[in-house]
Amino acid sequence: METTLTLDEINIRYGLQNHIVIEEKTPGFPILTLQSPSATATVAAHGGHVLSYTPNGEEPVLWLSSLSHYREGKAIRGGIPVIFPWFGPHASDSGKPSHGFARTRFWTLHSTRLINGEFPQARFQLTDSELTRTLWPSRFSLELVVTLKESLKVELIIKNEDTEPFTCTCALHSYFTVSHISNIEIQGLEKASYIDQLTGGPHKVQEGPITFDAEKDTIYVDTAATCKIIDPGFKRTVFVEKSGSLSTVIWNPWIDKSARMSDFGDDEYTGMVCIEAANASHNAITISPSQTHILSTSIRAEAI
Ligand code: TA6
Repeated sequence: METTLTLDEINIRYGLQNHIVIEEKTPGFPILTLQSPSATATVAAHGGHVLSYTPNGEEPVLWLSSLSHYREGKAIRGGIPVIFPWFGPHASDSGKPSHGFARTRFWTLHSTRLINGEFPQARFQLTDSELTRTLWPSRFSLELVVTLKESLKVELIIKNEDTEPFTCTCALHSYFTVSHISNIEIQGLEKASYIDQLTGGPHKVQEGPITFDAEKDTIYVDTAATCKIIDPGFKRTVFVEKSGSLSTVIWNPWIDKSARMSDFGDDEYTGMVCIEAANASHNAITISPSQTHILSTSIRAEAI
């Protein structure tokens, strides 16, 4: 999307009547609204960042903080941040941004289209630059493909544009709205091996469904399982499928960590949980020159 285009010109080129419209949250901060017959989604060009996904007549499935920032260089708090080329703190340089740099810069809107005359799809792109190469030397291109049908599908296509293989960790760091964190459980990771990020130490094994009564920051490894959020308060199950991912990160900051985040309301932890399709820890991926890796997550809600 050429930054020289006016908003009207952008909508002429990329808008799709009744299915995709582009507006500005603030000047120069474009947001796409995608509309299918059964749901609405919004995506910011900044970060290639899915902000919302709401089935018609339902509570929003994705969560956004009321205190999120919407400015270049700052990650939006909520939705689906794109984590690349490293997950978490940089392995050796604490001066580098946590969770890499893909989520804190503007992506280019590459194209939009309608599938079967009713399902909108938008493609965003990000490529290496002088600045990214100061943080991470490899040449790459990323494409984020957002497809809205009854479910929301988000694909991160990572291509090695360099002459040498590179290794990265990555995630689609999805935040979900829940009726109350103490009243839900997450199924699907039973018997999976995990790393407790809060305590470190040896891997443990998940016994039974995941419930919450304190901060949780856990990387489940070597698993491609679908997760389900069982939410009696919203009378629904949210399904979180994934592919191209062998790690699933589960996170709720609880009270103390919420209070330490300026873009996160002190009591907002009660209404959210993260289930992140990732390749983290020893599930890091190595991509050869000219090869691609696709990390994707598909999300839908069903009444219970
Ligand atoms: O995915 C869990 C996590 O790595 C937590 O440790 C927490 O830091 C969260 O990501 C959010 O990180 P951020 O850099 O967005 O504040």
